Amino acid sequence: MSSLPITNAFNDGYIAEAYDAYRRDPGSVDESWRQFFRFAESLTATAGAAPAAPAAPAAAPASAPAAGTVDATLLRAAAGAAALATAIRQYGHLAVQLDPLGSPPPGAPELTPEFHGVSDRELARVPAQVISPDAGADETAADYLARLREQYCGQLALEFEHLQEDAERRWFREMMESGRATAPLSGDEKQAVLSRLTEVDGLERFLGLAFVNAKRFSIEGVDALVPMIDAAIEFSGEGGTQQVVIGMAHRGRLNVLAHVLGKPYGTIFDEFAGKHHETNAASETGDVKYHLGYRGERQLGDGRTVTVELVPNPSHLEFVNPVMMGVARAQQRQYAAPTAGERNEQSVLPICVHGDAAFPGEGVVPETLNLAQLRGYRVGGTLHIIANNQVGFTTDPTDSRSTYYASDPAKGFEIPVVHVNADDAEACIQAVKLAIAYRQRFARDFLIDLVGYRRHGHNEADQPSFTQPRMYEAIKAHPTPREVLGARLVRERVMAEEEVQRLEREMAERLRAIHAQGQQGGGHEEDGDDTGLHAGAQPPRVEETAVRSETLVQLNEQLLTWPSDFKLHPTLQRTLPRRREALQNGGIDWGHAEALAFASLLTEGTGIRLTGQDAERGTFSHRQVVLHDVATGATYTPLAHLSQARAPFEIYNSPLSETAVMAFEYGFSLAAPEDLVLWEAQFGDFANVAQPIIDQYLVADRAKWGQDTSLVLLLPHGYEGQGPEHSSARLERFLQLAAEGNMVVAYPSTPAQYFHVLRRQARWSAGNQPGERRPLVLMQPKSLLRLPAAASRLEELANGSFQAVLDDPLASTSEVRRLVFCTGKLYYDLAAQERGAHVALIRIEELFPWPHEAIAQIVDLYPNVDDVVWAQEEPRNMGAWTYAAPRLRVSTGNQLAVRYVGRPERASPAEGYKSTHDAEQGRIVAEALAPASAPASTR
Ligand SMILES: Cc1ncc(C[n+]2csc(CCOP(=O)(O)OP(=O)(O)O)c2C)c(N)n1
Repeated sequence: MSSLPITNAFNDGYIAEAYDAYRRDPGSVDESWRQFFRFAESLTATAGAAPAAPAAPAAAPASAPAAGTVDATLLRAAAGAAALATAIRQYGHLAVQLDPLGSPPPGAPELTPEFHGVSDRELARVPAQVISPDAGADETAADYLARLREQYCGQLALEFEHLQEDAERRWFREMMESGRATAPLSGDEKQAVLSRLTEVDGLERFLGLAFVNAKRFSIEGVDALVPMIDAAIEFSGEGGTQQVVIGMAHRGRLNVLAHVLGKPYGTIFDEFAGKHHETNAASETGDVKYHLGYRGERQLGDGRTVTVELVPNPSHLEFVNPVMMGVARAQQRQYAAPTAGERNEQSVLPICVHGDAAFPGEGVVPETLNLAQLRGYRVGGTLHIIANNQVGFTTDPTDSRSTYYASDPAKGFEIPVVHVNADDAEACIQAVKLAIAYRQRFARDFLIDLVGYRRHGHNEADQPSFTQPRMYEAIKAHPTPREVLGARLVRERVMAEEEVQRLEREMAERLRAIHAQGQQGGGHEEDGDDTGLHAGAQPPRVEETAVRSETLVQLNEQLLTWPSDFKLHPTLQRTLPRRREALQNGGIDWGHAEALAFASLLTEGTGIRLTGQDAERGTFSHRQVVLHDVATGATYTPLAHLSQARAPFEIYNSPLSETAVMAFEYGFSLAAPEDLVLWEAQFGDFANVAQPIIDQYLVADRAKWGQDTSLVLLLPHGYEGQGPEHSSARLERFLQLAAEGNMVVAYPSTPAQYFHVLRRQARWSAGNQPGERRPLVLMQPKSLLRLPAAASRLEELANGSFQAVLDDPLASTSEVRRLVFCTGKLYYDLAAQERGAHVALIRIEELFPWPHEAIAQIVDLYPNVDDVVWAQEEPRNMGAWTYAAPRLRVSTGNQLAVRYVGRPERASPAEGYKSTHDAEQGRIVAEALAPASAPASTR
């Protein structure tokens, strides 16, 4: 037996490295290493070879060497044991049998003693207390490691060592190593899961027989998803959750609708038979059955009820995730003080079900995961479940992702992950218990990777053996999850074989009876809520948006008040107080009008939430809603401190994302119908990046699902020579998508118009019934933000309302021969030039709904018109031209052709060179204002 000082014992690199780390920060190494080093140092301390060593482990191991020497062999074996314990915690998940179809887990060399330079025999000689303070006095490291292996390589394949927070890692270790995470289910719990799996399986098989080849995106193979969501609702409900919001795609959705939300089987059968419930009265469009939303009530074991909502979902995979989060965030306010804008995160549990191909594939997933810890977006943790059937349509994982697990992107966001075998129903429920306990403790996201298979093709009409022949051979021979659990419960003597069979028979009979009743023409009772809303095509008008001038002056004063010791930036110190004079001298600019609109709405009880990239200051420095103390960095938001505010004001700089954040605000607005919710694009065309949210949700939600929101999009737009991507908010796209009164598209050209349109939107939201709200898409200015010619007077805010069309304030009606219709910023370019008496400039401020009446009334004022021009700065194939031209012709009396003045058709929206821009802009202005030619009849 050799003896040597402790530092020499650590000569081999790995241990030395761990020891170094331990000495710098004991918290940075695994508990087993800590314990080992404590032990090793205590030996050396006893030997007198090192100064002030830490305390010895609780009980000195039986074979501790004599004072003055260190048994190097034992130390090395103990170090190996510590390393192996660490490896099991870190890599144990790689040894769990996850695939129900039997492909073996990869394992990891680190999980063997040899990797760490020890043998089983040596481990049997090391007292377990050397690597764990909790180990039994008689336990050897070999016993202890066998126990760890059971815990980490048994049912739950847990990944948690990537978490930054030591407290979280410790919590997981404690949950796993105390056995709490893997506590067996009671007999009753097991029977309940079997009943549920029988219903899940029964419904799918019945649908398969009754509606052969109809698409249903069967859950079969990941059936456990349903009892898992059941369990999440139950456990979370026990902890005080009152609402659950679920977002999911097609896979298993019908089953979740039926069993988690209580959508009646009869209604589902009706839908398969081609009948559809009136999801909305506004449109004939509707949607396929596996996209529909639903709301139901669930009774908990203790008698309380939890509301469960599945948000409608378009085909676009994963895009529902941020929508669902926004809904959850808004709902969390219902359970806290409303005026303070507080939330109760435990009151609402968000659950997100993903596909294994879509999760790593779709960029909206990481965008959404990134929201989880941001103060403007957090929801106290989302429970993510990947319904992992090991294939995406026909694509194998090897072609689908660069990571080992489908869930790996989540690790970058410090989300703990547990993988479970979908055939191991007990493990599936244990995983949910762990997830909910973690959320309750740390209020953070958790991911369960439910590894199963897909019994049929991508849909039921699809032949999977074309592409996955071997997998489907294995699936054909594989028992269903219900059969697997049934056999296990019989084996464990929890249930008798006959009972298991009886459950199955009863389910089949139940479904047959309900189906037969529908076929006899009885129809089925709809007793849930399909979250459908009913609406006419046009929003009713509420026009009173003016605010008394005394009120505005008084609010203005409060907006210019901050704590006396608050040190404002010198520029703001100089410019903000000018807003006092602006009320007197007609200099109200864009940001100012917005602040006054917000302030007045807050005092009237409308809550406001505004987000966007750098929205607090405003990209163009025009907003300055959140002030920063230059000395301390502290912030102060006058809008959040109004003395008469009756609703909360929230503003947040968003992360650098468009899709997820626009979707989040859309969802928030859905669930906060009374509030004014605004999303601002940094430059208008960045909204392109969120196009699926616009196409699939914002404009089509009423037609598909009878769902509506009043989200406002603020999209900076205008040709100022800033190049192709900073000029156009792609107005043409919104106008192409406008139909059935699905939104309002407006381009206000003055601060007063902006003030009134915001207030009108808030009034509509607050005053209207569900189904009558509309999104508002606003082209927003850049160069007009402070343009003196665009400024508004206090009277314009204190009187009047939003005008869909603005007549020329200067024109002499009888002399005018040419009506030049334009929008927004171009008006000021035109108005800045000398114009002949033959021209009137008319601004269309609201493009959709098209203000036919208002235009016709103005046209009637000009009796001698023989030339109608649509002038725009956008290229001919963009902007409002193709939308406006036929409408304008009708609105101007159908007598004159509408002439186009603007940029020619272009592939790119704007010039990249300032000089070319200037030339084009000059040409457009000159053409629009050109001297009158001979009357049209002689041309
Ligand atoms: C954005 C988007 N791209 C493509 C599709 C077409 N598509 C629908 S399901 C699917 C495969 C999904 O695989 P996975 O995520 O594993 O879910 P599974 O259907 O296997 O449950 C594809 C490619 C889609 N619906 N949405």
